[in-house]
Amino acid sequence: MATIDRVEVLVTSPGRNFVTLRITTSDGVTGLGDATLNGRELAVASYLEDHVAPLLIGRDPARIEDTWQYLYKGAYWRRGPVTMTAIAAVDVALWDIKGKVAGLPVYELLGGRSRDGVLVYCHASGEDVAALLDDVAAYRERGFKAIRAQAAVPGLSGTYGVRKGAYYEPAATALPEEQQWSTSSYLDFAPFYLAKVREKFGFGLHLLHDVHHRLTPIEAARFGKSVEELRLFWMEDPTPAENQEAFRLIRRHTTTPIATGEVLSSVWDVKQLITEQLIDYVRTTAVHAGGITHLRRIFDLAALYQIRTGSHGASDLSPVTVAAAVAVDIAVPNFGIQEHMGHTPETYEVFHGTPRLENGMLYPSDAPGLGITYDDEAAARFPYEPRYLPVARALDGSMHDW
Ligand code: GCO
Ligand code: MG
Repeated sequence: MATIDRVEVLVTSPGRNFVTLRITTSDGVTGLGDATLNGRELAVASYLEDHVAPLLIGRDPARIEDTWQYLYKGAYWRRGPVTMTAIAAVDVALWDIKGKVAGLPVYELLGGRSRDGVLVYCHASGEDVAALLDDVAAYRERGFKAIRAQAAVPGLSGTYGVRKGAYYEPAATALPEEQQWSTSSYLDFAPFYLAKVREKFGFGLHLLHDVHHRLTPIEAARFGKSVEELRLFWMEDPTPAENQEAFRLIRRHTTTPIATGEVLSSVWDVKQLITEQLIDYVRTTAVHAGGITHLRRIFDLAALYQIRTGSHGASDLSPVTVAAAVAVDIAVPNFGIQEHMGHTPETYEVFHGTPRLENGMLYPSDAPGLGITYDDEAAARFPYEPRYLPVARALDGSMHDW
């Protein structure tokens, strides 16, 4: 029996921070897992290095489920983003190893392809409506069939989700930038610019929008109702999801489809949302929700309730997570859509072999495992630097929900 011989926690910052776990077996097979928790990266690095790595040495790398249960049940304190991201990194690395040992891509181990490719949505944004429309046009020309649209709310200092340069990196400053927020300005403006997108491009395009948890349930209900005729693919994170039953109120008022879950890390965090059919798309990911093993469990529960997948895929999820996401997306029966932001050229210097993007679809690599390799030399050129997401303050200076 091969055993786990070496466990390394790799931290690099090629344009943004990434924490990667690399597991090596006594047979010399390596597996990669993403462990990046944006803005709190080193907490997961320490959790892995100090508390998990010593438990893995000598274990059988083939026992993925048992290792998952060992780390989840054995910690005593369960769930939470730090724990679930750490478990995810181990889990994904072990799936990568299993695929390499079997000589098969990971999606074959999950039951094989249910579809040829994975529909993705990209991010269009603009400092004003005209810039947003130009950006949507540019993405359409590149072949994207689904586009998320966000524009800067007039009069506010900075709107989250609006790209400044060629690449959009939400965690861009050494300390959190303070951005202003006004719910009334947003509620007046967002339906207006989404209508402009429909007016210009018609309905032959999937149109998405991210509310970033900013609204109360009744405000979200009003927003959903006000954009019903625009037939959004979804409105994302209309209200913070800690309070799962809050979505009942939104549901009572609008048929605009709802997506949530990018900050949620276990099946328990989405259980009520799924079993009461309060959402249409679940956005949990392999990296923050316990790896491929646990994500598959969440997606299977969702399938029972006709809820589809729509995994988070922002730039803070490394190419290892993109490969894991596409492996799951291509296999599950209830796939909906996959977020795709892509990464900077620096990031691709470190991570080689990312899934192929063609005509608005992602295609997995046919290499055994996840098909991603980590370039240590390139990684060493990009040392860790603290980077934070912005925070939002209402106009009276009080902290606002994300
Ligand atoms: C999205 C997001 C991201 C997140 C970011 C946090 O892509 O839908 O909301 O921009 O805020 O990934 O780290
Ligand atoms: Mg989001």
